[in-house]
Amino acid sequence: RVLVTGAAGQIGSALVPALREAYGEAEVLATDLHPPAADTGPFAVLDCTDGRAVAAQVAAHRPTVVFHLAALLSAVGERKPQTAFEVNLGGLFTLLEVARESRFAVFTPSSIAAFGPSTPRDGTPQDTLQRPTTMYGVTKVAGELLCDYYHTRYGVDTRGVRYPGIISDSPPGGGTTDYAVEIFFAAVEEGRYTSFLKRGTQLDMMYMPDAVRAAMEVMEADSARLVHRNAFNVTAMQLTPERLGDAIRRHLPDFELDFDPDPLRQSIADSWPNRLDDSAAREEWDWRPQFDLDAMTDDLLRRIRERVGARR
Ligand code: VAH
Repeated sequence: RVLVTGAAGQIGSALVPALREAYGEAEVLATDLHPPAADTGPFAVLDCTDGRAVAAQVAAHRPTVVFHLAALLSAVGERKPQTAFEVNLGGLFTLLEVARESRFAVFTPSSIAAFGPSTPRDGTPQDTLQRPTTMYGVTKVAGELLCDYYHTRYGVDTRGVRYPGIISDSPPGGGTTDYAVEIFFAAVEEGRYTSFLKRGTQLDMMYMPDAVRAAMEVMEADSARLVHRNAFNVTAMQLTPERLGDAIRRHLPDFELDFDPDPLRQSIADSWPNRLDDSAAREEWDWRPQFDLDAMTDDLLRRIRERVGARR
């Protein structure tokens, strides 16, 4: 039985349907601060910072694994750092305390944001220096350490991956990599996009179906093979805004891209690596991305055109 927090967010919107497909709708309880627009299966309102409420939902649903996605992302977290700390770290601590008693496994996403300007940027190793300069990154590093602690000290089965930017047809949630989602919708709806990150800003990226599969596969992995647990580097491609624009133009030749860098999100992106080394995930649980830039662009434009077309 599965419980998902932050189920209405960018990852949750894709992960919940995939979990229900794999395990059965009744087995997967989606939770978030607010109900979803459409009735899409078992749902409960849940504030992850409320320990009694978390314990009550766990007692009622009796999950064997919790995918803990509730968090404020990097850019919104810099606008509300105290809330980001309370939700990202306080919510995780609250969940781990319930897991210590109820013995469910915990998936928590970390991020390339767990690295900082002093981290080696090209081929960023699985084990390396982590001095992030955002509150989001601080909560991600601390979250990795907290999950390791609850595994070592209490035997909680905690696991996670460090996600790159994730590109999806589900709306993004206030991150620095959101341009890579917005650009596709803008290309279909307006034929042009102004990037808030400057030309040449290279970041690791991944298409949502790969991100969902990474979460499910790391939780299904043979724990005897795991040397690492809570922060596997995973990546699929390295993109710049202009590389994305070129791929879109292979489908929409008139697409126009220009640049108007946002200082906050540009400074955040500049503090992150250029390319992760994900060999540990490949060796310990056979991680392999399936979507490259062209396969993602082809699939995502088709999905968005269907969705936009349906609206017209
Ligand atoms: C963000 N999408 O931009 C998230 C993610 C690596 C980026 O953590 O904050």
